Amino acid sequence: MAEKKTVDPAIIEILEKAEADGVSTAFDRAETTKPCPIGHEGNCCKNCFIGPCRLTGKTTVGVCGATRETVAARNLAREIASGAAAHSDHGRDMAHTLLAAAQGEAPDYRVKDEKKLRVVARYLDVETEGRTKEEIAIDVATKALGEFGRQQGELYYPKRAPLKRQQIWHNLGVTPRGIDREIVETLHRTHMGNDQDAEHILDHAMRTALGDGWGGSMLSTDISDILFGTPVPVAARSNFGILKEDEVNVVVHGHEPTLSELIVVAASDPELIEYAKSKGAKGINLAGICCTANEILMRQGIPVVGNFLSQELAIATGAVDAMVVDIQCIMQGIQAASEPYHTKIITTSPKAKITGATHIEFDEHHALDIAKQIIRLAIDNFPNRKKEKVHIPDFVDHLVAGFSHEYIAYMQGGMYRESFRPLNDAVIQGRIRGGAGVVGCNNPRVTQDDPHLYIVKELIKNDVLVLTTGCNAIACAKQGLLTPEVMEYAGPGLREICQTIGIPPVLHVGSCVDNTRILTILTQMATEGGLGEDISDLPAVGFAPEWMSEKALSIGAYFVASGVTTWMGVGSPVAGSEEVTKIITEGWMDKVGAAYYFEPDPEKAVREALAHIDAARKALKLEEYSPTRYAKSATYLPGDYLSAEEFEKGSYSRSAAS
Ligand code: BF8
Repeated sequence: MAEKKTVDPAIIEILEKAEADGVSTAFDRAETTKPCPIGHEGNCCKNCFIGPCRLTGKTTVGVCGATRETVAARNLAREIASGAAAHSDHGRDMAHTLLAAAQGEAPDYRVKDEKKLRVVARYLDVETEGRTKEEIAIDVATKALGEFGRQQGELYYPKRAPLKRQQIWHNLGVTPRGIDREIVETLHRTHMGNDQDAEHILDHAMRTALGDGWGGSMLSTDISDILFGTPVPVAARSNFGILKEDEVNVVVHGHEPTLSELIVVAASDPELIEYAKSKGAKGINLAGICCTANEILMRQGIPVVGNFLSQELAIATGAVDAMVVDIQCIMQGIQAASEPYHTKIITTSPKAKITGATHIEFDEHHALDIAKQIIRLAIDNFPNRKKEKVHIPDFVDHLVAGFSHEYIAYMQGGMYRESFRPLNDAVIQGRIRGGAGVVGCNNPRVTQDDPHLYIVKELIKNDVLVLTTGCNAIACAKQGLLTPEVMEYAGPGLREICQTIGIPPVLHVGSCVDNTRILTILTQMATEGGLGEDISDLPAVGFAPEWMSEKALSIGAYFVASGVTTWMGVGSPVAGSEEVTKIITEGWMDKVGAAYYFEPDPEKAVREALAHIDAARKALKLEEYSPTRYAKSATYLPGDYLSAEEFEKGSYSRSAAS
């Protein structure tokens, strides 16, 4: 039974324990609580109190006359706006922290990456000549904050996109003006009695999503890099086996790096380590879940326990002394899951409390003190562990993370010749067939990590380089797919390139807000030359195989609006309207050169994506992709990556290759 819920052996093991301990998990609740079939397909309108109107069977319009198209479009637009709001509010907090740090009001933070600060200053038209980094940072933070409430003109960052893309946005009237403004306008337009033309509503949904991708999220990534350092490759470990029986285990979960970066500092404080020893522990062990994990993994190499569906199960090990949460993707179920054990759930954001949890509010002006207070509380809780209830599944995988777009450019040419030329050349020659961003959540409506891993493995087997973020990255980490050594799944051309550069075929580029790094990488490829002039010209695709959150819908929408045809797994939130499905596929293909597909069958999604990549190659007049053209050097053993049947059919032989 548990195998169907997940493919992660650690989760299979701990699910049995959770059940024995009487812990209810999302896996169980997904069995008993089925999705409402009307809302699930986008056919429920509850935008006013005449309803909710359920447009099902013979009911094709609501009491006000709203059609299925209007209702489905409004629902999708609102979901995208909510996702954009979550990402962008996170970005706003980062800007506030940078401002406080630069003004000397947040003494535990500083500008760590001055080079990046100067690059970002250029994007925001901030003068850098002859100025201190603090002076520049004050202006950068102020300009960034201005982008949220901007009332005149358009955002700065869309100007980082290829010129052709900017022109498309301009012609369509979807260049975002202010980040908050587009979100508010979505809520206004979808209020009862406003915008009732599905296509028109969805155009604005694109503009709102672009305000996330080329606004709030991109600012968040940039400012996090300025404050905490631009990631470079770092070796780390993942899965439940990184929890320790004899140490104080603190698990951070959520999204913002501001507190977790200081928890990293506090956890290595010699005084606190001594304090932990005084309570019988051998030390303090810090680990992460979800995107907070990705943030401190990318920059500090802190190990990852698991992705979204691992949160309640981590508690069920009985070994977590404190789970510290901030914002987003935190299930309320963790509080109930903690009850049979001693685990303290600590909420920290002024925006997110959980009934029954301990609230220690984060304030960037006293950040380290608060981080230390939290670690001390976890240490005090260590002696309360119920030893008979502790069981840590012994699964650990190794990984390499930290592939910022800056590092990807650097590794292709070194400090003086940073470039995307080698990557573009590899795509032009057909060594690399194309690129894919594979991102997004877990969703208990599908087997955990199964669609993620299937899609990633199929893509790299077909010589598609994968860029990963969020919970997909953690799924890959738990399967050892983020190591250069694991090439068994990679096709010959991709394998050759990865071995030459010394990188994994799956590059972990960060948390969910860092999907903007993928936009930057695609822009750099489009402008480097030889692969067209725009992101939509590239042989590149997007996937969110197990999406569940509104943030994922916003990411998908800004990928598509940026020219990346994207396949979302699980099911479609607009399945109830053929018209809306057509607008976001064929209609958006005509408008922005990319389609937004919802395809629950991962095999079909991969097939379609490879066909899309090959069609893009053909349109660019590139060599037709052939899996056997390259990698015939002495080290090439085709049997290593062809199935036995394919190998037998092929013209190679091991003896000829050796
Ligand atoms: O922001 S991938 S479940 S953790 S929403 Fe959440 Fe989805 Fe995971 Fe990160 Ni992104």
